[in-house]
Amino acid sequence: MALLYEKRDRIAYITINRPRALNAIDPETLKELSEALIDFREDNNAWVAIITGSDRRAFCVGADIKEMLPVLSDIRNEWWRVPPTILRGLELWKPIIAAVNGLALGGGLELVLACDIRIAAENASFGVPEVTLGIMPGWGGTQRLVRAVPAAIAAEMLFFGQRIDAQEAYRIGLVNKVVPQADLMATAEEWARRLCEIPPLAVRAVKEAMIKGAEMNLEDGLRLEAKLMDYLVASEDHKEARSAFLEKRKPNIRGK
Ligand code: DAK
Repeated sequence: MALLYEKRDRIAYITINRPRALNAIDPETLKELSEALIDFREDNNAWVAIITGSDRRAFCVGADIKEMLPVLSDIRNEWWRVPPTILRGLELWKPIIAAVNGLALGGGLELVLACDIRIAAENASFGVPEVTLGIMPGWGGTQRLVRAVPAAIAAEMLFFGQRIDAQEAYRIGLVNKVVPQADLMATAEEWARRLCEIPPLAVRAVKEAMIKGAEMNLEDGLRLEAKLMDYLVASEDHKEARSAFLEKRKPNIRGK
């Protein structure tokens, strides 16, 4: 299996599993990634996903240069021929945590950028070396990196294709936290469990408002926020959380 996918206690675990190619994404991996993400989106009992790589050296070194790049080149602008993922084509408002266990290069960094929370192991490193292959990031790197870090830093990384280490990634705000490799999954799980204690419809609405709103003018963004709020105030979890606060007890969150 190019990808491992399991679900435990409301958390979906997606592990890229091609260690002999440093977890480069070939067509099979991309298809399995798409299927896993769609299953996660559709499963009412799965509230948070963690994406990681199977081997301590690499999270993912991008598109497989031998197996995937020719397919992508052939597809050209017809991106809908590629299985939909969070890189492109799949709307998914549930929160996703990247647990970056090693190299995150090219499409691997683009996958990290498509996640909401990013935890890095101390040995992780990040880069977009596509220009050195005479191409450019094609899974959102030029768009998401410049939204994630200051423009001059994004330009430096995208023009030169050089790597930065985990501490630098933390300094520029690309990742939320850096931890020893041995603590990586436990830390990602702790964040995931904390997220599972928060009404999930509220978390999803916040993600949708943040991501869609970033592309809108302020007035349209405020309108979207109000619309999502209308939906949340009618939710069972909101009523339960409000009663629990007033009764000084823990809420029984059900995702409804
Ligand atoms: N693809 C396939 N195999 C790879 C690979 C990759 N990206 N990266 C590494 N490998 C393989 C190596 O070939 C080697 O396999 P064997 O020779 O042992 O069979 C094995 O992994 C170990 O690699 P190395 O022997 O090279 O190990 P080193 O420690 O010396 O170096 C490295 C590790 C990661 C620094 C080096 O392998 C490297 O520079 N790899 C290439 C990384 C890279 O350039 N990544 C960007 C790929 S391009 C598009 C959408 C998306 C994209 C393009 C278009 N459209 C919508 C049109 C995305 C493009 C990319 O991501």
